[in-house]
Amino acid sequence: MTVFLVIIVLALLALTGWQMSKIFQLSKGPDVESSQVATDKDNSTQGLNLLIFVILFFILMIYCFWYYGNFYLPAAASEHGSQYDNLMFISIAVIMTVQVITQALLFYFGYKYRGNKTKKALFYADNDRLEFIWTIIPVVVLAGLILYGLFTWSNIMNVNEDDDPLVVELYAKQFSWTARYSGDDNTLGKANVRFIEGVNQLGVDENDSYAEDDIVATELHLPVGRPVLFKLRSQDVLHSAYFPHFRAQMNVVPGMITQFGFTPTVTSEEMRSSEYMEEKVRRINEIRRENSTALVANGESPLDSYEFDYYLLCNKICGVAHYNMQMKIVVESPEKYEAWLAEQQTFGETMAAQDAEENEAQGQQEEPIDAPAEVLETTEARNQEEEN
Ligand SMILES: [Cu+2]
Repeated sequence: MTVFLVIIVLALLALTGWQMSKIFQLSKGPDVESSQVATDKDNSTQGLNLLIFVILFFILMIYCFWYYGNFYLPAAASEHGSQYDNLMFISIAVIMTVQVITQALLFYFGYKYRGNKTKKALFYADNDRLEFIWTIIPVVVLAGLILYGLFTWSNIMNVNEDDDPLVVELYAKQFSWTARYSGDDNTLGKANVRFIEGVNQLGVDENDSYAEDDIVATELHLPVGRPVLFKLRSQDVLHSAYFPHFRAQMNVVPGMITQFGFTPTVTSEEMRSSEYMEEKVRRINEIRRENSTALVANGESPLDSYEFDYYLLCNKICGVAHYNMQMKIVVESPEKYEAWLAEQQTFGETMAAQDAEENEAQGQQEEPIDAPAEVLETTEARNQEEEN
């Protein structure tokens, strides 16, 4: 870092010196030979440079589309996902079209109308009609995009309570996610960080009757085709619940509950067997195999082969282990989901188990406890010393 700063300082000093020498030269008065006025030859070179630049720029752009095209997400795995993707696609298409036309014209005109001693610039003050056209077109296009975006937004964000969405809490803390299902009553029990104690790591209110059947889980299982309403809570700092495959993201803010709802439409199994995912997994495993041979050669264990799973990620840089803040999501048939849910312990059961354990521990404490041998020995030794 210091070396880098020293280099910058030296470069700036050199620049200052060069600029000062230029000022001295200029202050000497006009010198025909070292004229600062561009010649026709200079203008031709610069014009050509503009043309070459824009051509290289477009080549680079096309190359990036081709090369990074592989890294696009697969088709959305949620009901609203296609609306979101359409909005994104239309916005990019509009921006790309305007970008290509304006950049091409800008650099081409720079070349075409390059300076020439024989040409004289046309004095052209203004043109109302032209100004009207280049104002009204962006206004109409932007208003259209914004209106379309607003409708899409309200479509996605307004969760219809009549659909009976499954209510799930996502609890964020540095650096993990925990899910809390609302149980048979589909209502989450109240919670507050002040109640965090022992196994009650989410601070669920034990006295709230709605909390009894809540289910706390470290893996997010979702039934395919059923709307889910996520209630998001954070224990410490800002996090962001990011479900890229479901085209969903919502900030998780300490001190308040935010929400986002979506309907998963593609099970984990279906996504795994899709053409896109099979190809992607094959590519990843190819890279892992190559890396494994190097690892094995160094006497280390090889990498596991990769299998696709949906993940909930954190998309706010929330601390040192932010990159690893994730929770596996399993989208499955309603039957499988119900079976999984039935295996889980309810909050009431977890608390009862903890209380039973505590009572047992207390019961044991009431029995007389023999002092450990070590303590006895030291006491004996001290007694002897005192006697002597
Ligand atoms: Cu985070």
